[in-house]
Amino acid sequence: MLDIDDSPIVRDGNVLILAMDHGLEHGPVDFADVPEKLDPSTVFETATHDAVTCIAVQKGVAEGYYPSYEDDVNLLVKLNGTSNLWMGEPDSAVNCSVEYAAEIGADAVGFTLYGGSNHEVEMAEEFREVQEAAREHDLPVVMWSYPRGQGLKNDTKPGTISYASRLALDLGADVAKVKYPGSREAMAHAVRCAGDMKVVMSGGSKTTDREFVSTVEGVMDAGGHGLAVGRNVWQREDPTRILDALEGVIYRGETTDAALE
Ligand code: FBP
Repeated sequence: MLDIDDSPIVRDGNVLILAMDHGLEHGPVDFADVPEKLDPSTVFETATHDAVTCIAVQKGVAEGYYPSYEDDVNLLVKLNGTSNLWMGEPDSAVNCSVEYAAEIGADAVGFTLYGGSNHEVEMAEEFREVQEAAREHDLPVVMWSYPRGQGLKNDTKPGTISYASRLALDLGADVAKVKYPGSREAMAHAVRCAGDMKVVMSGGSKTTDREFVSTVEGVMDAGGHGLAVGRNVWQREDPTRILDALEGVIYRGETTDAALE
């Protein structure tokens, strides 16, 4: 872990990553209720909001769309990914190198590690290469730290999430993106387990404004450093309203009520 507070993906110590790698990870079904968002430009537009510190996309979307937004948006290139069509033990193909991500303008790189998967060993070895190459290019590394696999599919138990955040620290990530473990206390423990490394919450499926913003308020109260969110922003008709509220909670320490006013 390095101090990344001067990185473009950090604002006042915190991070809001707008994730849009869902076309690969979940498939076009995630855009069914908001078909206009199938056009990646619409989500890049959303990422120009001041609350967003970077957009996280796969290589192909970065190549095609980032050049039009490079003055207004910071770029995180996700280096691995798997489709929902894959039915095997959790794994994620490395589909972009750190060198290529740097060449197309990345300000940071992202990598999914499925701790607990039968493929954990290979994924950790791949992560070593990514982490060391990222240091050469001075790019922060965000780990999507998602323990899952035989025996603990989609597990959000407190002990599993604190293991996820600690594992990211030990392997050399700069930010761990973890699922919400269900309570502020459990989130606070996951944050403590990561030492000085930043821990952010992974968004999840769409909920109401109040439910989502108050969960984020809980993350910030627990010592978390923000959010990596996709559907809870761009599946909304008006992403600006929720981003305004998230800006209040994440960077100004506002309560949910104040932020939603
Ligand atoms: P959401 O906020 O929409 O959950 O996006 C965060 C994210 O990590 C994406 O980067 C990724 O595509 C997706 O969730 C993966 O979700 P899962 O593996 O839990 O299905």
